[in-house]
Amino acid sequence: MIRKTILAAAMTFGVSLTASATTINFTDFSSTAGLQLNGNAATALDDSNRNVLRVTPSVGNQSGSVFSTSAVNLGSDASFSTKFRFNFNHQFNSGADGLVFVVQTVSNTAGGGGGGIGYYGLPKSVGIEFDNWDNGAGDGNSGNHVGIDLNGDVNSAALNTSLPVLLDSAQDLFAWIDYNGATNLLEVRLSDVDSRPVASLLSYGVDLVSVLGTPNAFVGFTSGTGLAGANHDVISWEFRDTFAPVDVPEPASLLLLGAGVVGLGVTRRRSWARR
Ligand SMILES: [Ca+2]
Ligand SMILES: [Ca+2]
Ligand SMILES: [Ca+2]
Repeated sequence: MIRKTILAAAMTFGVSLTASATTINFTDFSSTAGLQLNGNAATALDDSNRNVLRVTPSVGNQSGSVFSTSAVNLGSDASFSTKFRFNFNHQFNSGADGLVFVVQTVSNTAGGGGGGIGYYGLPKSVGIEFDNWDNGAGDGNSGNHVGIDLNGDVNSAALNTSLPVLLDSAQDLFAWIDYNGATNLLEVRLSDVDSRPVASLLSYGVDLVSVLGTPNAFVGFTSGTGLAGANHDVISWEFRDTFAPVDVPEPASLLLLGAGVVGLGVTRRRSWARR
C-alpha cells in the first residue's frame, strides 16, 4: 500500500512538471476534430496546397468563427499560452477585416462581421485582433494594427499601430499570446519568421477572471469581411491551458527537480522491496 502510494504520488508529480500543458495542437487542419466551425468558416487548400482553417474566405460580407467544441478549463487564475501561424491572402479592395484570437465563455458562435471581425458583440470575452482595415478612431486610424479587445467591443482597450510586419502581405505570420494569471499580464508577440521575439508588441494588465467570470472558456478565432476582404487563414495552432509560452524552453531547474522526484520514487521502491 505504502509503495503504491509513493509511486503514484511521484508519477503524478513528475507528469505535472515535465509533461506539456498542451491541450490543443493542430500542425495542419486536415482534420478539425474537437473544433466547431461557425458561419462562413471552412477548411480549404491554400495556394501552397496546405490544409488551412479559412475563418473567412475572400468574399464580401462574411463572418466566421472556429472554437473548441468543449470549454477548456483555464484554472482558477485563467492563465493560458498560445501560438498560431496565419496568412491573409487574395485581398480585394486592399484587404479586410482581420482575424481575432478569442477566449469566450458564453457560447462558441461568431459575432458581427465586417469591421466587427466576427468578434463584435461577444460578451464575457477577450479578443486579440490582427486588424487589416482602418475603421477610424477605434482602430487608432490604422489599417495594420494589433489590439486587445474586451467583451465584444472592437474599440480596442490597447493598440499597437507600429507593427514589424504587414498583415496584408500574403506571407505567413506567427503570433504568440500569453496570459499570466498570477501577474494579470496579457502579452502579444508577432513576427514574419518562426522565432519568438524577446520583446512583446503589446503588454496589457487585465484581470481575466473578472472579465470571463468563469475559468471554463471556448478558445478559437473569429474573422469578418465587408466591402473589402481576404482569405483569413490559420495554418497551425497550439494552445496550452497554463502560462507556458510556446517556444520558450522549460527552466532547467524544473527538469532537474522532475528527474529528482522520479529518482526518489525508484529509491523508495527498492528500499521497500528489500524488506
Ligand atoms: Ca487592408
Ligand atoms: Ca478595423
Ligand atoms: Ca481594430
